[in-house]
Amino acid sequence: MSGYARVVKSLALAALVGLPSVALAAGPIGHAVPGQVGFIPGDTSLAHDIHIFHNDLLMPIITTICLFVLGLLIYVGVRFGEKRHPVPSRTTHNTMLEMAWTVIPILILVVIAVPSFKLLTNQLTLPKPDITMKVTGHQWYWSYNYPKSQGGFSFDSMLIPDNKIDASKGQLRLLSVDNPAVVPVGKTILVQVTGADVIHSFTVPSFGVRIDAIPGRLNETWFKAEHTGTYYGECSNICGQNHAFMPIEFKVVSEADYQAWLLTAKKQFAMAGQNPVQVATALPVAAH
Ligand SMILES: [Cu+2]
Repeated sequence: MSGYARVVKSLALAALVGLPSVALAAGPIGHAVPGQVGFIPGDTSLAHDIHIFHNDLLMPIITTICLFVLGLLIYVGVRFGEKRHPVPSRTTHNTMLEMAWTVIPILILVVIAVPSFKLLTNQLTLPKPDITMKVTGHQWYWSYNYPKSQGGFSFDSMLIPDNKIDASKGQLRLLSVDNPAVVPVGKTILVQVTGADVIHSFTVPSFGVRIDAIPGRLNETWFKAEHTGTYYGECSNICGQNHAFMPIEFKVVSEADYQAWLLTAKKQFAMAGQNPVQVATALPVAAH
């Protein structure tokens, strides 16, 4: 796609490329920061492709179109205003012009559609996974199931309320959870996503992942994180009162750290029982 994007970019005024991403000295940061312009930096091939598609293809095209239309409006206003052009033209048809304004937008849409479909295909073509996990959206928290090959346990992941946030541990308001999901770096993780009550949406921008969590249906997506770190996401489908308070937190760790976590997680969540029922009463309620 990059070659394809480059051609379009040069055609479409590369100098007008949209907004630069936030410059980051060290590794990608897994959440938005105040004053940020552009996307949360990506840490998977899917996320990188989405950013290239947006920054190098869509932004030049839309910027060119906006400037072109703005130029036309100014030209028409100045050249054909009532003062300068008191007697309006009675022209109603111009075959060449009508052909052009039909065909050119079609061509632009085709130029956009080809890499767009390629990207969608990459997102939904599941590679052979190293680990398969199941994620279930609830009102209003997520639960994670690790398969038998990883120890076979499951746990709920709830928002840490504002008054319990510990900034010294790097916890972030409205993003950190009590039990983050942990995955090893550089491994292909297949995520099966479903909903327990209403439709939620499992979204982790750094992974380029967003898929609906629908009751009675098992959707699948995948990611392969390139670096260790903590990556956050949120439910992206308005699912009720506490929709804004069911964040997703993934800790991407080394294989050794992952194995160590598995040992403790197996014990911890076995003791907690399978899927203990938790009621989200402690969560903050959105102000009206
Ligand atoms: Cu939700």
